[in-house]
Amino acid sequence: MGSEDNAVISRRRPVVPSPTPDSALSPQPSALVAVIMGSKSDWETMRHADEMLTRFGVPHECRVVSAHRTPALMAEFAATAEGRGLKVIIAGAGGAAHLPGMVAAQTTLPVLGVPVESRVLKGVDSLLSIVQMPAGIPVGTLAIGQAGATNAALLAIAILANNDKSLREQLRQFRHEQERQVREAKL
Ligand code: RP5
Repeated sequence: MGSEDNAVISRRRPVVPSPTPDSALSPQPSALVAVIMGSKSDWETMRHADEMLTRFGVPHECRVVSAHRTPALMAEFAATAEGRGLKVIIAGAGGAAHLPGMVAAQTTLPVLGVPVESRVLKGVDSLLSIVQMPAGIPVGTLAIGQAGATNAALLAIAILANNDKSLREQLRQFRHEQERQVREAKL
């Protein structure tokens, strides 16, 4: 693992998505959502959460935090998340995907888990690892892969929208646009 693996990307407004979590930007104190992932290799999936949050203009940060390769960093991230102003954590991981559960164990912020599609078991291992949390420490688990990453962002936005009327309106418009596209679909 190079030093770039712990770097952070912060997002505040729409930008061209970058697959390089090595931009070494400082985390912005105003980030409301953190998108973390166990490996840089998860970015191809997790960038879809980044893109949706960017589309809605939600201040967020993206970073690699590995439960098994950087356990101390994970603990520090979880312990400081609430104090830094984060409201929701989206955590993606593949294989023996313990990152979402381990982070959830160390914060009371809502944690949304995204099972990354693994090479050998196609993400079913990731899904079962994330979804089967024992009672007491919840992880809101999404679908495997891109759909899960996109929906994790939309769910985070819905949570934030409870206290943000403008975000709620944006979410309504997003749904209306989806509906319009389906109604007008020509085959
Ligand atoms: C997990 O192991 C990561 O979330 C990733 O999905 C998987 C494989 O990681 P790499 O070997 O590609 O770094 O920790």
